[in-house]
Amino acid sequence: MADSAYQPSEQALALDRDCTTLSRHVLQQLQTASPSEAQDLAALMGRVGLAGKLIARRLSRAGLMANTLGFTGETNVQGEEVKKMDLYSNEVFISVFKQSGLVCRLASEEMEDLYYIPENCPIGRYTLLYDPIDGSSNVDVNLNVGSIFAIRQQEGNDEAQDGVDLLQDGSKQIAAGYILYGPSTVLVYSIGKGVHSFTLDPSLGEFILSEENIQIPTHGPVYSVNEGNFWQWEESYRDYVRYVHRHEGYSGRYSGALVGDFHRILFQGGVFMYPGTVKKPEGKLRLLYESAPLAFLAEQAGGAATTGTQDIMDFMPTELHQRTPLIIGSTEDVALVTSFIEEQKRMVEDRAAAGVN
Ligand code: AHM
Ligand code: MG
Repeated sequence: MADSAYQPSEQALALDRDCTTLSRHVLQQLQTASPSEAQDLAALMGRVGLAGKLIARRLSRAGLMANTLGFTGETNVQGEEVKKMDLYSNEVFISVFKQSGLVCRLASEEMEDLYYIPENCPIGRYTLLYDPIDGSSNVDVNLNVGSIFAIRQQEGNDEAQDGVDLLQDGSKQIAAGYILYGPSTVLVYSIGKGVHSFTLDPSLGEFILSEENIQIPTHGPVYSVNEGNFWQWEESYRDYVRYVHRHEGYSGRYSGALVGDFHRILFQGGVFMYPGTVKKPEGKLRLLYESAPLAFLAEQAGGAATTGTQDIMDFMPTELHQRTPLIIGSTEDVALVTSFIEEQKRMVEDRAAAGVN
């Protein structure tokens, strides 16, 4: 008897893929979790996606709209001038998560203190940490920018409203990722079950799965660092850069937006560094909503992330806007950078032991 079972055509398989939206993917990943946890995470990721769509829509017409490009005239908690897109994007996340019912607190690069959503707090046990526009110096010249996010679960009641329970290591993140606003808008996320990327299909208005279980190559020929700071770094970083200058095959790539540089490395390998400088030994990048979410992704994708002396995922912050140096990417390339740091440390210790300055 002929097999009459329906065999899906290639077209049907392609359609299945087209139907893998972000929230469906989260639910698929959490099939064995409790239904409420799965529903919460699917809803939270759906909301992150909505924020990404709103920001992408505004960026795509930025040159045509009033009050979109340029500075607001304000300075943020970081002492950096605020751009109109920073402000808009910060408010997008607030509006979107106000309506989630799930998020009680938001912590952002653009806000000195935690933002509470009292109506959500009785049951909303999640905190969203985010950098609304990463690489904002790129906004006015139509180059790539991103949004970075992490979700943590609230511990205790936080009656003092000081958020001290957030001052914990990267393993407390239950989800993390970023949205890259490039030629297409791409959302990359992990809930601790691999790293997956979605591309916004503007005709559908949906993020559709584009790559599952991404693995960072163990080595890549790209180093990504602002060499304008060369003489402000410790000698070990200069030694590493001299090494790659002398060895054939390395390319320098630095876009001014961490999200864009990390995205290249996630797919093609290499290393991104933002070291401390003489004036700012802790560097520029903030742990809780820049370095730790990307370290979570790097770890999930088989890569590495360190301050140079400690794994980023193990770093315990002492304040909300804590900065740390960051070296992130392929395991072999991160190890090469840290080998120069360790060598430098040994030399300093040997000199001290010999009584030489
Ligand atoms: P931002 O979030 O205020 O834009 O700052 C973070 C950005 C990173 O995206 C990027 O890697 C770095 O700052 C660029 O800084 P610099 O101009 O010092 O190289
Ligand atoms: Mg940033």
